[in-house]
Amino acid sequence: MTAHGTGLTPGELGRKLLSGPFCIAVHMHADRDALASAWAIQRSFGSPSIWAPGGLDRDASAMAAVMDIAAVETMPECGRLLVVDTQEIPQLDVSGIELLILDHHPIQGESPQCTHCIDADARSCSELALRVVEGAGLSIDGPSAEALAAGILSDTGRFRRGSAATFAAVARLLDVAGSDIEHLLLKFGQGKGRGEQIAVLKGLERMRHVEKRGLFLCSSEVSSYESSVASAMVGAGADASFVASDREGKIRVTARLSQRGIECGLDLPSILGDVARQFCGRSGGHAGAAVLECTGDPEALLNACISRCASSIRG
Ligand SMILES: [Mn+2]
Repeated sequence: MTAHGTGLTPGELGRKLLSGPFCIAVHMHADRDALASAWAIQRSFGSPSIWAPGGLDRDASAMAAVMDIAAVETMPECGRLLVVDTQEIPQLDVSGIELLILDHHPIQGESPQCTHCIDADARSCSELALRVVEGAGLSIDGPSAEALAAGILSDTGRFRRGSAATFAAVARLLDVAGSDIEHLLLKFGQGKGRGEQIAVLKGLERMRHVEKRGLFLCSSEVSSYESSVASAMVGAGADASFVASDREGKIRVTARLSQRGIECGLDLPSILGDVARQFCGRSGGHAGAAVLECTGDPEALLNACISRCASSIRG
């Protein structure tokens, strides 16, 4: 448990949330883990709305459609705001509002000056959301349990990054939902559509690799589905994969590490953080999965990522 300053445990946060109404905010282009966490807390506590600045990403949109989850893109009127799964608080303009934070991203720099529950050991925010609800003495219903289990599946890379706590949470959730993993995978459509298939195949065709002390560092460019391509590259043998896409001048680089890459001490937040500073962009994520956004030439960015990654490989 990482607790700084006014840090609370999930149970303490849950009990604090009982004291009055609050809205929930998720990060820009929210993913499944963020949306599931927000929705489960919304249902259990009766929170009026979920604010998703910039909308939901592709997977979260699909989940919202299947589960009939409503999220608004403009900030709702509220005196208290619970921000979930959102590493960069300054991306939200929330002056004059009581802020509460629930997150599993490691704190970068100073801990936030507000009430927060941040557990960087949790492999998903959905696991923390379950503990918040349980800690408040509330119950999770079947749909929330399914959504949280799907959030965990997605943030852990189908359990590859799961911990003992992950499996304990999933066991409770499947029990409540009366469901199993196979059913969840079918329900939340983990199969690739044609667009994703093409992006992955093209990404693999364009892939370049260098070898540094036995680790394979790979890069590629596609126009969409860069996280699927980055994961496919790791599946194909990359120890670090960097995939750039150009979105109307804004370049996004999605990066993934193999287990070996993580064990060898590679750390994507510090690699992408350095490149982000060099190119005046921003980055966020976890040791093994992270994203960088900035403007510039995609090839120059990929080269910078690969050379920064190579220089961090210990002899
Ligand atoms: Mn997350």
